Amino acid sequence: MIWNEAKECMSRDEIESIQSARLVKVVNRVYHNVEYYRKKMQAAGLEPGDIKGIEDLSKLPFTTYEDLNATYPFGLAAVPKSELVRVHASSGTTGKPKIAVYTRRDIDIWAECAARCMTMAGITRDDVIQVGYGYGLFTGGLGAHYGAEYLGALVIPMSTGNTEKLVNMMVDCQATAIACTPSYLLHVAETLRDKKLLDKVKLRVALCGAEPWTDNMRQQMEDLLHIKAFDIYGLTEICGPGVATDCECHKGLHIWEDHFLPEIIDPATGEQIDSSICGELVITTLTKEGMPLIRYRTKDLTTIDKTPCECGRTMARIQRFKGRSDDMLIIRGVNVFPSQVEAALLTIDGTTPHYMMVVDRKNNEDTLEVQVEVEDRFFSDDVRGLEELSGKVRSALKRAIGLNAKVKLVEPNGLVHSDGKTKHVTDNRKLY
Ligand code: DLL
Repeated sequence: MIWNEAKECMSRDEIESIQSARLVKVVNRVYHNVEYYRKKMQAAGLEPGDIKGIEDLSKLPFTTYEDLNATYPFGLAAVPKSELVRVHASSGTTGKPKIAVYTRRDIDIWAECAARCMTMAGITRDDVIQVGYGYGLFTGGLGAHYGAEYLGALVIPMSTGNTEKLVNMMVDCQATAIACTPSYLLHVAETLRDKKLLDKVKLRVALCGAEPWTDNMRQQMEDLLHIKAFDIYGLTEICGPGVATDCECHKGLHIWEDHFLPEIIDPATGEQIDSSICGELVITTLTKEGMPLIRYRTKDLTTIDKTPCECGRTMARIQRFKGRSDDMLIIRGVNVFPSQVEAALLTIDGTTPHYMMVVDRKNNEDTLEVQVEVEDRFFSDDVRGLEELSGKVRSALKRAIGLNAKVKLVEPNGLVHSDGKTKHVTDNRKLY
């Protein structure tokens, strides 16, 4: 056995005693090794000795995206650069990307956590797993890849972007498992159906995450592919896929509490609240060396259930997310902030700050249409001017958010203007 599975069934006292010891260590480490944290703690009147265990957690200041932005790229690293072996990143608002750096041991622990998730989904070393998350700065591809290798499964590193090749390899190599976003898996399922390949595949399990999805979608993919589908959670800043996953009971995602200390706060006041009440998930990394994060505000809204699960595991369960406390959207697995769209539009002469992002899901693929009001002069007889502008907007959006969006240019006052907080997003997908 590569890790002690009994750990997943420790008593709450045992879990909390490990968490307390690790919290004390990590607080000492960041205080002594990261000037930014030291200053933050000093500003809060705190010394490392004030944190004696998890009961003192709420004394510590939060870490937010703004802190990451202020210290970009390596200001929160707690070890010399020579000990770092990997960088991952995902988009921030209009500021710098959210970046995370890892030591070799961090990568090993992440791989172990991802492997635990896979084991929970019933994947073993006898499986052939296709990784259909993007490889690169995004954590999905490499995170799932290292987890599967740690487990000893046979990995096919497909990445994204070539569904035809993926389905052919799935048939040829007799893949039994797949890790990819849920919307992509539905697209893959439909491709298999259209190509009449459904009865040629041996798939039995899928590990889907990186974006919100519903039980309805689970049912759809299970029915179409005759598989079991599991939900996996993670975020670049903490570590990618491998923070939490659901077991066969599907009553919440078990979070690996020996590495990640979760709490729920009221996003408006920052007060720690009863974790059975919906609030913002805050995570403290307990074992990370490269870039430990103290009380990191994930912006993901959920509750936590610490009662033992019917599966026998005692690690707390995060319930499916109810939304986010910021305005981040996840479109085709890509994190997008309206502020990025706004900033891109403002670089183009002739556009105005009045825009609307319409997100939809058609044939299980997310679509984005950006409607933007442009100056009156473009609505003369010169159709070419309008087409040119449309092309410019499309290119600027692609550069800013990495997605192809449909662009609709609208006459002045063509969109609804509000006296209060302007609404810039219409999300018709109903994922929460
Ligand atoms: O999405 C890491 C990941 C890759 C997770 C592959 C699972 C599988 P980011 O790009 O930094 O990292 O986006 C993190 O995505 O804060 C959530 O809002 C959302 N998210 C991730 N997993 C889930 C999930 C990766 N299972 C942000 N359900 C997070 C709902 C999810 N939302």
